[in-house]
Amino acid sequence: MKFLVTGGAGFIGANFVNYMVKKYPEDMFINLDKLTYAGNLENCKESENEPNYKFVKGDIADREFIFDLFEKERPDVVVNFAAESHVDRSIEDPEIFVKTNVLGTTTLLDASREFGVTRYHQVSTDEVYGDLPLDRPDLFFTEETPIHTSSPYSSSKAAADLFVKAYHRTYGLPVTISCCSNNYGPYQFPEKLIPLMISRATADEKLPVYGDGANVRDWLYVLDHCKAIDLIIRHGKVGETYNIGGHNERSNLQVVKTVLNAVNKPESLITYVQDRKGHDRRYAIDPAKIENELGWKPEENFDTGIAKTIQWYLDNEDWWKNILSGDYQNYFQKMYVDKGRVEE
Ligand code: NAD
Ligand code: TDX
Repeated sequence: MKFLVTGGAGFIGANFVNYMVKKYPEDMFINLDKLTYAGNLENCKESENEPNYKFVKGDIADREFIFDLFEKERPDVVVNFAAESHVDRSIEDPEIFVKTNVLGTTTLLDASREFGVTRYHQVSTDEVYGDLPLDRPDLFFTEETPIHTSSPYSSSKAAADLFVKAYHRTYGLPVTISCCSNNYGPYQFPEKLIPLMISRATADEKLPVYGDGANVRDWLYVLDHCKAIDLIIRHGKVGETYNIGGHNERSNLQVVKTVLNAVNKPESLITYVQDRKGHDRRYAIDPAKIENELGWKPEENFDTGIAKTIQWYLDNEDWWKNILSGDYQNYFQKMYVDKGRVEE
């Protein structure tokens, strides 16, 4: 089988590519990524020289490019991770979120329809369900929860999901969708809560907590997400959405204190800053469907996953220091263009 994985130089996409390339040596994996600020080819270094892996630089919203690529490569399976993914950036500048997340998705759907695929999988998020109140711990997001978005980011992801469903119903495209809770783990860009706090705490910098820090997120170790997607692609029912989460709810303040404790830094580094506009209060996934239908279970809980993750960031300081200094953006030029391995 030939897989087209989009956004494979980003956090979750890279973890997925590295996992799949190793696990399925008989399958071919094409990693298509625009290499925006969030894309970093160092994330896929371990797959770089594998015979069943290939990188292509390009934009999922570039119709001509995407159709040419499908004509040339004829992928069997498309897994769409490519997106603008940061809520705060979407509040500053929504337009690129519409372009990549909505138009990029419909472009991939059109190409999948035109050339035929056995599966189109859309990587979506629990943020499409809006938020839950803090005082109702009995409530969870199920696949039946109505779409109710808060930010330009979540609205763009929800819009994309609606198109994916429409292409199934209208054209019979064999699609699946997964809505996962907050991920953490190796290679997460240090603008997101956990890597931001680890990098700043180790440098004795102030840790900016939005609002009162009581907002709750449901944290899942990234490899558990990747394994769930692998299962859905192979065994999930066409046309269905699967929620992914491991019942690991923590308030932001709990997360930040866990990080401080692990790196031996004082809680006095915490600084409360102005709240995010429209800040969702609580996310919590009910994973019963994927557990019962596909037998998925997370292998990490928050305590084991966060310990691994913090250790990874401590062991890989060069990786995030390169990002913070902007050096990583030269990597593609140096490793690919200058060596004549790909054309710009
Ligand atoms: P990320 O920002 O780390 O990576 C996104 C990748 O997509 C980058 O490599 C970037 O270069 C690439 N990209 C962006 N625009 C592109 C375009 N127009 N064409 C081709 N490539 C493009 O994001 P992430 O955290 O790895 O998230 C991956 C996917 O998972 C997203 O669709 C996101 O909505 C979803 N998701 C993320 C989380 C989370 O906690 N991070 C949770 C649930 C779902
Ligand atoms: O500096 C910060 N201070 C802070 O208090 C940052 C960056 C975040 N926060 C809070 C906001 C959220 O309540 O921490 C929580 C987590 O924030 P993010 O890491 O920005 O994640 P979130 O907004 O929850 O969205 C993430 O999970 C769902 C991903 O970025 C999305 O791509 C995914 O769909």
